[in-house]
Amino acid sequence: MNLYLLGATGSIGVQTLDIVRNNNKFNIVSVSANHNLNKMIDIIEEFNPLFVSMGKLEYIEKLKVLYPSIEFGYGKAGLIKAATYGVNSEDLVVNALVGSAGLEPTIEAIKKKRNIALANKETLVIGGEIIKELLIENNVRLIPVDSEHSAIMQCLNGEDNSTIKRIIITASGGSFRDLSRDELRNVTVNDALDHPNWKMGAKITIDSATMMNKGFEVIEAHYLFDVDYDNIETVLHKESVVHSLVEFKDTSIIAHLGNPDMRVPINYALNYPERTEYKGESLDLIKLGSLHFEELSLKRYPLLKMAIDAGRSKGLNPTTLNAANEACVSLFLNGKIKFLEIEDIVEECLNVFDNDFTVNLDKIIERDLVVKDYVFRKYS
Ligand code: MN3
Repeated sequence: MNLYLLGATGSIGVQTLDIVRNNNKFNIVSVSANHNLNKMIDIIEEFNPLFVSMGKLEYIEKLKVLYPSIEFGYGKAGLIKAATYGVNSEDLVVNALVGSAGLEPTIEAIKKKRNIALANKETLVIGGEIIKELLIENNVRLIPVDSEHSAIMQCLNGEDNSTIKRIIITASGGSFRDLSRDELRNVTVNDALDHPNWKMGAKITIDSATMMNKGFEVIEAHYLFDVDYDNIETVLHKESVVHSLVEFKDTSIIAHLGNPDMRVPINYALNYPERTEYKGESLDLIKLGSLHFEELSLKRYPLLKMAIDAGRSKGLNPTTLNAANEACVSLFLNGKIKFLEIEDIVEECLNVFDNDFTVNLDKIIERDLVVKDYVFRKYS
């Protein structure tokens, strides 16, 4: 199977290549990365892609000299070409990009009738309504790579979606789960990047600490499984062993368990609908002993509430929420704002920028730019 891997040098990209390395049925046709030139050279040497895209022209100018037989692209056009490269449609695009940049390549790949393995949450958060229509129109499958949604999809195997009573998404609580609101005032970037259960990229680790990530996942679940927001719940589960649960109308609950290892959902998405071997460690229930579940407080995590509210209100509110958050996380990582300012600024943007219920791609792109520009100008 041909794979087109967007975001090859990020956390999900690297783990995807790990699955590909141990499975000879996959062939990497195209890859993209933003700026990590050395990692890209390693990927080219090992996987021999036909097309390579980087964030900036200067990077591909260096690569062109080393690899004259490879085709190159850069920026947004390069990303779209990486997603749509070649003629075959019986292929899989793995979208492991971070942020709103992931939306357009997904759209173009769907139009090309390529199935999508989606790790880029923003695609569904800001473009859920557009993507849902396109998937039906082009008869294309979108398989979630996120551990919670992969879990839900597996719980729903062989079930009728209309029998779902509720979906329960678990949350580890992120790096500050044991701190009070007061103690959050002066946390540092390094504290925030130290996630207790998962090793992930910087953006999603911050989003986990603010719980924005869980809000995004509620919106994703709404679009992926066609379940009303009233029937999607979140619960704090510190062990990250139960990856999510589905309750059916007869009150039966099916849960998905496993060690916290992203290569499990990646392996599932790449091989779907087949279940293939993955040589990971088995979950040791005796060693684990017990599992814990607690209420996930919307007061403790206001961004979770803001995200769910934005998802419910639809239109451009999810785009405003996401753009403000992307800009804030970048400012926080660069030491320009404090941790708790993230939620204040996201809330400010949702008040400043009115919702617009007639969504299309152009409006999403424009809103994304305008909101980010507003945040960067005011808080840099
Ligand atoms: Mn997740």
